[in-house]
Amino acid sequence: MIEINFSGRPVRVTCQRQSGPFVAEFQIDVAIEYERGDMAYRHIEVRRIAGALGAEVHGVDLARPLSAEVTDEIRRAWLDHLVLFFRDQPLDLPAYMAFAQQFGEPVEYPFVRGLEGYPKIIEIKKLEHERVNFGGIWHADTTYQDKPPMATTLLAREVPPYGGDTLFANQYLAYETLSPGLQRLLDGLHAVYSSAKADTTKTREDRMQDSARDDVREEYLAEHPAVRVHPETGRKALYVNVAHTVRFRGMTEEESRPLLEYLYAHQIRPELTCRFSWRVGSIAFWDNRCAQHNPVNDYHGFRRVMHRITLAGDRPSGISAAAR
Ligand SMILES: O=C(O)CCC(=O)C(=O)O
Ligand SMILES: [Fe+2]
Repeated sequence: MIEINFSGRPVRVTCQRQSGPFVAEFQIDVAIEYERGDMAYRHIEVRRIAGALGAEVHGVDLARPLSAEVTDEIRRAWLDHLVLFFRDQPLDLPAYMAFAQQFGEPVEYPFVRGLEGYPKIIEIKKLEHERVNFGGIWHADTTYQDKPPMATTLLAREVPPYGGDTLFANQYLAYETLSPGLQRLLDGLHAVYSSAKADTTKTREDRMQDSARDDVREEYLAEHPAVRVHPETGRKALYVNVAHTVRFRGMTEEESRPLLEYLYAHQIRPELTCRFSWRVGSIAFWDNRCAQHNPVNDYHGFRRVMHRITLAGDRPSGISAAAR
């Protein structure tokens, strides 16, 4: 008996001795599925930071144009891990735009003006004297639009000496950890999303003072499936969020509230999340179709400045009636 240990998995090969000199010829075919696999990448190194989602990507210089192979690997890692983090990438604005354009089409943010000469890059900042942080509530970005952005990327320019981390939560897992009965119920529901929920509008108030666009609307409203089928992975993700969802379609706010509140608490349970600590030059790149985020507001008295680009998305599709 020969025992071979392959990547920690034992493979047993038994040879029967007949007569004469021992000659054994054998072939071992081992198919290994790398589970969200670090070794499955040839050009980048992918290190998970938590069980639910999130991975740091190393071995790549984002200041230069990426080859098609590297872009493909980053996209695969992104679809696997929902949010990717890059360290030490202090890109100037043209390089940051070029990085983002390799993954999608940058779009403007509906409320805040972009930077001079770069309308599709906005500054996310909290100043020393401010108390409220931009987007400081669990959400996926601007789901009140008919075609909410596929992705968002942030590049850290100034970070506080402590705090100011961003939390992320996996909405595939949020859906998958519901009971089959509730999953079936949600599969058939649509939700209504508004840009005007009070807890959310206050998180953009400071920026509306100094950087509001001239064409801001009072309210954006959209309807989307409560469970969205991811257009690239085909997986189902819970799509309601506390920042923008107001009710289920065909129901009042009062009727919707108990179930929505259950889902808001469920979808951000600690084991569904990861937490990223920023350094100057860190980049996060997340998938709004299957992940939510929430920046932690725990650094009063210090500045935090990020540059943000969002990438265009499609109209969310749900589970077809036939598939339910
Ligand atoms: O500041 C952050 O970490 C995230 C802010 C936010 O919600 C966003 O940029 O979409
Ligand atoms: Fe956001």
